[in-house]
Amino acid sequence: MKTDGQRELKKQLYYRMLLLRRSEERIVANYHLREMRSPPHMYMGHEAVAAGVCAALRREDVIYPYYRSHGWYLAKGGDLNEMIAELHGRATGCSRGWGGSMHLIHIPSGVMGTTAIVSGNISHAAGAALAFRMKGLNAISVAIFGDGATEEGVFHETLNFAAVYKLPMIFVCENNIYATNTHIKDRQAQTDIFRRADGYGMPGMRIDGNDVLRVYDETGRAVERARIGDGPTLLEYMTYRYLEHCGVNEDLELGYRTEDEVRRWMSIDPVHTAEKFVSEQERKNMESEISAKLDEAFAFAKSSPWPETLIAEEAGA
Ligand SMILES: Cc1ncc(C[n+]2csc(CCOP(=O)(O)OP(=O)(O)O)c2C)c(N)n1
Ligand SMILES: [Mg+2]
Repeated sequence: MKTDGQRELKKQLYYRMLLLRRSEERIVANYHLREMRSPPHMYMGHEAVAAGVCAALRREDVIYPYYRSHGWYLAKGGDLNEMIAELHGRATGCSRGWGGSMHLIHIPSGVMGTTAIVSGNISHAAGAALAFRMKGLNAISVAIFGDGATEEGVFHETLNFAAVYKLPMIFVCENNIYATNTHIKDRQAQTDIFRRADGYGMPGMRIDGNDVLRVYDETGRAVERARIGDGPTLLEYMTYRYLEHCGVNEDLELGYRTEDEVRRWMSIDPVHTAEKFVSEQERKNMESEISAKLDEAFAFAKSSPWPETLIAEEAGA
C-alpha cells in the first residue's frame, strides 16, 4: 500500500515537472513570433523546487511567488490556458491581459499574485499567514524568492516578524547562485542563506533543489511545523537557471558564467533525473497529454480578444 502511494507520488511529481518544462519549451519556441510581448523570466532548470514544494501543500494553502513565476503558477494548479493567454496580452489571461509573465494570479488554486518587485512578495505572504491565524484557519502561506532577494531589508524584517509571532508560513529561497548576472560571492560575504534563519530564531536548512523527493520531504516537514503552530522555516533550495536572466535565449556570450558550469548543472537536470519514476509508456502518455494541453492553450490564447480598453484606445475613444 505504502509502495503504491510512493509510486503514485513519484508519478505526480514527474508529471508536474514535465508540464513545467514542456510549457517553458513551448514558450521559447514561439517567442520569436513576437505575439508574446511580455518579458519572461524562464524557470527552466528550477522545476523540482516548484513541483516538490507545491505537492506538499494543500489547495487552500497560498503561495506568493516572484517574477520567475511560470513554474510556480502551474505547479500550484494555475490554469494553463489563462497563463498562456496572459503572456499573449489577451483579455482571457489570468490578469486580463494587463499583467504579463511577471504578474500571474490564480486565486482558486492559491496563487495569490506574482511580482516584479524583488522581495516585495515576502511581507505579503506574512500578511496572509497572520490573517489565517486571526481567522482561525488552518491554511499556511509560502513566500518564494531568489537568493538576490535576501539582500533586501524586507526579507530580514519579515523573517523577524514571522518568527516572533510564530506565523503559519514557510520561506522558500531558490538559490540559483546569480542575481541577474552577478555571482552570490560578489554580493554576500556569508553565502549560506539558510544560516540567516538562526539569527531570527527559526529553523533553516539548505537542500538540493534538483532532487524533487528531497524538496517534497523537507517542505512537508516545514508545512507540518507551520500547521501545528510551531512557526516558520527558511528552506534554501540550491538550483540553477538554464537561460538568460530575462528572455528565452542562452547567454554564455555575456561571460559571467562558463559553459562548464552550465553543463555540470544540466548533468543533474531535475526532470531528466526523475524519468526513472515512470515507465516508458507512462512517460509517452504524459508527453502526449501535455502536448495536447499546450496546443489547446496556445490556440485559446491566439483566438482570444484583446482587453477592451486597448481596443477602445485604438479606436480613439
Ligand atoms: C526592489 C527591486 N530591486 C531591483 C530590481 C531589479 N532586479 C530584477 S531581478 C533582480 C535579480 C534578483 O535575483 P534573485 O533574487 O537571485 O532571483 P533570480 O532572478 O536569480 O531568480 C534584480 C536586481 C527589482 N526588480 N526590484
Ligand atoms: Mg538568483
